[in-house]
Amino acid sequence: MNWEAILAPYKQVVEELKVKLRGMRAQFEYESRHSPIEFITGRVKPVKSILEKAEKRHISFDRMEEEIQDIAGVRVVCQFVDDIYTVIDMLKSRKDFTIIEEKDYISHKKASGYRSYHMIIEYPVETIHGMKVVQAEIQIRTLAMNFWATNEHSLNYKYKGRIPEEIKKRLQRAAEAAFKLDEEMSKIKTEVQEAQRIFHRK
Ligand code: 0O2
Repeated sequence: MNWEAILAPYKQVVEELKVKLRGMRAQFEYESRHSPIEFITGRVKPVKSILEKAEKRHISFDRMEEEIQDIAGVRVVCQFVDDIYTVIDMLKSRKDFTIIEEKDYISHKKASGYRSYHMIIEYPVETIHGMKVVQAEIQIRTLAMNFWATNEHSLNYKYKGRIPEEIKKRLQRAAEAAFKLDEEMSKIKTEVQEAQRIFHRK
């Protein structure tokens, strides 16, 4: 199987989305406005993870590209919860891709404690064989949500998806603490932004 060739359009999409979203961030900076985007990351799902997901969900090879929606994944990390909604609105007004699904794990957190806003998009990408519409997942979350998710992801990897109950409980408590931190920071958002503007001017 020539996975490099199969994944090439996905790699292209991740790179294009990263450039475009980083462009949005830069425009806020040029206009000396608070950027709702702190940083962007992106990745193409490793072949091993694609195959594991396909096996777990009984997805045949010819259905993989249709059914696995996060082969191309981009993550937008924001300072404040409000910023997430600003980013969502900006993404909704774009004309270069179509949003086909939204998953609000902020209002409806997962049992693990996971919070994040997911958008599944259809992105038209030019390939050497013509235009191909590729699905991609955009995850939008705060720095605190990202901190939690990164740690939980590592533990999931370590315990192969079977995190001991005691640690699971701690993680759920940590998720609540992270959310509390987001709420508290939101309350002093204007103060923080003012301080950051002064700092930038120096
Ligand atoms: P990766 O690339 O290692 O992050 P499912 O994954 O089956 O629950 P589905 O339908 O694939 O659900 O999509 P969903 O729920 O939107 O989740 C896809 C991605 O969201 C995951 O990708 C994670 O990146 C993130 N995610 C979802 N739930 C959790 C969670 O409880 N903890 C953490 N840390 N991340 C989560 P993958 O497939 O795990 O791969």
